[in-house]
Amino acid sequence: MNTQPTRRDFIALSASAALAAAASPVSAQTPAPAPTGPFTLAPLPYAKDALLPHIDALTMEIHHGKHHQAYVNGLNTALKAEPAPATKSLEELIGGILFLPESIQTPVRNHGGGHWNHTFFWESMGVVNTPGIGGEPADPALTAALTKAFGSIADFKKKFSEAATKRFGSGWAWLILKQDGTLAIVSTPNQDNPLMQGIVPNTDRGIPLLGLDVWEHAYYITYQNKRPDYITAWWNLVNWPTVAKRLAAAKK
Ligand code: MN3
Repeated sequence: MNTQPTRRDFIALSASAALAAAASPVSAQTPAPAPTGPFTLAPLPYAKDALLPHIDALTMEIHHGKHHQAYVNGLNTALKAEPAPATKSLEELIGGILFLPESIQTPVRNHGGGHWNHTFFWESMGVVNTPGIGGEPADPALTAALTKAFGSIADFKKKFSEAATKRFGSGWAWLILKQDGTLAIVSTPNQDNPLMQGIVPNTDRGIPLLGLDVWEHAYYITYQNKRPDYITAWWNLVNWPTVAKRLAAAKK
């Protein structure tokens, strides 16, 4: 007889634990933990040609439909092999990688990170020449926080662009809210992410507010080796209202 716990056993155990932990009497209707896998690829929040002329439609099609889809598939494959963490949200998974079974730590870091980062990246941008997209932020709290941390909006953009330009090889530049309440610009390699406890240095950890993908697949068709030109153009796509909402939510 197979004594390995099955996925159903795990869910039943989790539900029992949740019931045992509940302070109030429980009924038969108490829901089991929300299922979170397998993960799926959401459609882009705009048309694939909506970011022209700054990011071309073929780049968006491949980046979303092939690269991002591959991260989703890789994450689902890892969770199929090791079903225990399937009750965790994506943020819980990538935030606590070192608490996962060792056999899936690397795939969750790479593919789970890739899924989270790309979802965040698409939402960090918006249709050029529409309200709130590009230019400077209008939200007073965001403007004040950026000015306090970096001197001015222009200085923030300059420092963020430098971090994105200097990232050697593939990776990301981030604006984060740190645990001490200050804003910082950091950069991570590959699909690492400032939420990843024990993976990124503690000095680079925080809640992401804005992220820029500087893997070559993000810009090569239009910009080839000219990453700085891509970064300069990308500022025309930044979704400032979304960044402001993230800051407000992170401070709660
Ligand atoms: Mn990418």
